Amino acid sequence: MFTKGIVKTPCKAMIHGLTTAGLGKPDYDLALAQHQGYIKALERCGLEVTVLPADEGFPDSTFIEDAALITPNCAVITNPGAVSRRDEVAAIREAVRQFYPRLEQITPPGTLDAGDVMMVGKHFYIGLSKRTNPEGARQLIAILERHGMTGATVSLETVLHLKTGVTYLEDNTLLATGEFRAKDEFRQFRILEVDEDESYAANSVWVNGYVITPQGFPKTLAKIKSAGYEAIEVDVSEFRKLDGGLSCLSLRF
Ligand code: CIR
Repeated sequence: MFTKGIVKTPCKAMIHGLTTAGLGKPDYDLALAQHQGYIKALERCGLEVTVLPADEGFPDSTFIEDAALITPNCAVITNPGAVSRRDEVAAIREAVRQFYPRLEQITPPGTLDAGDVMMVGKHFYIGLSKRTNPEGARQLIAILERHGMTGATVSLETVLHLKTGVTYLEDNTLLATGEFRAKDEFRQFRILEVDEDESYAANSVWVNGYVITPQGFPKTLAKIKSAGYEAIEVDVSEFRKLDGGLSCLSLRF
């Protein structure tokens, strides 16, 4: 069970955030309203949500998930792979420290975005991506092992982050699209397949038996419901324009 969440209010500069989506610039006021809807969804799942203030110095800082990994046994501040995002971690360190006084840290030359890290109980899958390098993954695995957990790397071909394409929904179940539907590493899981034309919905989040999923992907929504989850749809169209999914918008622990 998760009891807490941390989110970070989008800043006006988000319209200049990193993107490959080709969907145009986000509408800031709409993004703020959507962010409120996202917070409400987390609260409906039973989380007490800490809302950090916007930070105009970092256009992508609302994608707070990339800056820290919170596990059952420890919290790790990352070293984000995109240079423009590196110093986002200072504010996140202060926020996470309120809950975990002793923090672990990924250090150069290691880089790691926690959007590349998928928690399955006490084992963590780490995507090797343009943002997460082998040294960052090596450091994270060493940290996890010191805290009684394990980690292993997964190669990525087409997606930005591991969790762009695959989400763990607990109960031995994955929501997966594209290259993740048939990976050897994931053969032991029940896989709910997300069709290519709904691939954005592969980034959903499990919170306490609920699955929060992006609005507008009816086939995936139906699969989540028929697998027995209570689904909550939220509109995150303005974050999608910056390659951001649902999981990127919060830390949950
Ligand atoms: C970036 O490119 O870093 C942001 N525009 C989007 C980050 C999305 N985060 C995630 O998938 N974990």
